[in-house]
Amino acid sequence: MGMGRAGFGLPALGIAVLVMALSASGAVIINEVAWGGTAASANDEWIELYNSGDSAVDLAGWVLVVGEARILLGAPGEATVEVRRTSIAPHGYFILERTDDETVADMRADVLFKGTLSNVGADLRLLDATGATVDEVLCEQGGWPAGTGSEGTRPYASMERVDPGLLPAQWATHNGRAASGLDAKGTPISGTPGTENSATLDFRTVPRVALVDPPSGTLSGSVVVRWTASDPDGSPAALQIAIFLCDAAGETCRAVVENLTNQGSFLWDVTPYAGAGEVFLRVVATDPDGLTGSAVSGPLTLAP
Ligand SMILES: [Ca+2]
Ligand SMILES: [Ca+2]
Ligand SMILES: [Ca+2]
Repeated sequence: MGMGRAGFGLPALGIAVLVMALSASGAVIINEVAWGGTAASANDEWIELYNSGDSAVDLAGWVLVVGEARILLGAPGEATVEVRRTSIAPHGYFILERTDDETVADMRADVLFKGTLSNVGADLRLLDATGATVDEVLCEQGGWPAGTGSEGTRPYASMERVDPGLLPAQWATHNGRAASGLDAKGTPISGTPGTENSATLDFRTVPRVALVDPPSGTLSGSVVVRWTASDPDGSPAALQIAIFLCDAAGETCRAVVENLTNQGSFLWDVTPYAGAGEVFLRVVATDPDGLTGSAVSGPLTLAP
């Protein structure tokens, strides 16, 4: 049904945009965590920091705490094997590779560390030179919210921060739309070490849709479907809307209407669709680049 390459992975974005806020200036954050390692080795874990501010930040004296381990960012010692660089440029990235520089084989690590990122989850805390916590990712209790190990359709995918400006932080599994880096066996990494997160690229470019009516319930006769749709890098008027009726699994969908302008509402005669059991409405917005976003209703029953 033409859901497009970006219609997955970020179900919370429609809500997330409402809580978007600007982060503090000069903010260095934990931006990507490859807790599952790479296809070459599950031990080849790596972590990316990102400076979302407009000024360079000196990481001398800073510490990345991973569980009980302390990775010093300014000098060797404790869990730090080697430090190649202590400054992170404005809007720049900083890569920590486990054990040796072959973890991300085609990139020069900024810090080499020893220790383990448990696949079950861990607490990460980034401390500045005064010991103050500047960012934290607390996953020891609840497990990682994104990323994969050896399982699934996209194994060894990193956990990517959706956008530095989103508070509280949102995480998504690397989606493959953008990728960088080669693992120790020369295989492309399912992640974006040293480059913009694929989840962030989606956040900047993929249309967002919210379904206003109907949220759920029993419908009959003529029903007004209402939505809001926007494009973070384009005009809402340029979006094309399609409305689908889908089964509970979302696997079988048929078009109710396609090629609508983004007018925010559509008068739908339910009668021809009545009696199909529990169904869901999906409103899909497509931007001029072919990227799609969608929203799905709650369960609907269509009465004659
Ligand atoms: Ca490397
Ligand atoms: Ca990245
Ligand atoms: Ca767009």
